Amino acid sequence: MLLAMKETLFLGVPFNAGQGQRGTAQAPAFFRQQAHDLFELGHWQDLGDIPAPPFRGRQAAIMHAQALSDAIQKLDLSSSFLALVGGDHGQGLGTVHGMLHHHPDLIVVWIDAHADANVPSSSPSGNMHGMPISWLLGAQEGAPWWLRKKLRPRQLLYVGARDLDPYERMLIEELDIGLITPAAARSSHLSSLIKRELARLDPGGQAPIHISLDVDALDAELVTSTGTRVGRGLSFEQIEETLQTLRDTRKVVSAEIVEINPELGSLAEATKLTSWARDMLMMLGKQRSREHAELAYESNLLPQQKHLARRLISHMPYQPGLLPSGS
Ligand SMILES: [Mn+2]
Repeated sequence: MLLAMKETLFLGVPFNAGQGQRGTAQAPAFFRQQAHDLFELGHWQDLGDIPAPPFRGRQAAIMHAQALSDAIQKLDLSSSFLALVGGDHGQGLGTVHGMLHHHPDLIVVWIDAHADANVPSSSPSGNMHGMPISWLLGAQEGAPWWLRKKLRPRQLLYVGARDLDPYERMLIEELDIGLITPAAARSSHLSSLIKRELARLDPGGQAPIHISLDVDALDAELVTSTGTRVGRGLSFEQIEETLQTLRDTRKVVSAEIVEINPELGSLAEATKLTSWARDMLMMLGKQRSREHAELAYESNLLPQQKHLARRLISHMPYQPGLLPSGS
């Protein structure tokens, strides 16, 4: 007998070669401690970690991203939500590339204090975690050979970016990339801004969405367990509003949360941040699994039963165990 497909597939990415600090590699294991109930209850299927190469530096980061991309390309994501915990943001090169294999029209919402679109010659730090977007856009020479799929500027939306280097500012302006700054989020209705940007990028409203959330999008005052804190950032509530607005489109197929470094800040702060990350991924995953549960359920019903079934489901508190899995 085939096992029923689990709602959410989870991948850990102990990625730390994209910058100088080692602690981000501890985050997936730390996350599993905070989220053990999800795995034990069977709602989440743990696919394990993408192991890091046994050396450091930019080449290690690129190899790790390739392994991640390859692993994602091999997954069956037709009825599952993919949740990832990193790792530094250099892994985004692999995640987005892997997801583009499944969805060439993917929209990437990059929630981050930074644009991560530098090139080696423009980067003040030279760290690979500040560069994945420029490679994905094809705006950087010397891209890895395995990087075959490109992201078009119209497939990218920045939320929370406020610490931009000159090259990145130029790229965003010239390519007309969507950008919702924290200042804009404060002065306007955030969910309306997001909806407007999504409508501009995807007028048909059909494109699947990947969320790449760097916890340094949060204001420096609110987060200590991450490596590159920046002031004048987003609040927890603003990020939650962003994620909820995206979830409500029912198009979110995958999400990664990166740059949690349990070796920075206090243990209490790291625990709070990680547990928040768990809640956010769980919230995003539910949307996807519920949509599929409804479809699977309805496909087994006579037309006259569908209306009643829809009403029943809409009044149910979310209980995945009660819904047929469809396989
Ligand atoms: Mn980042």
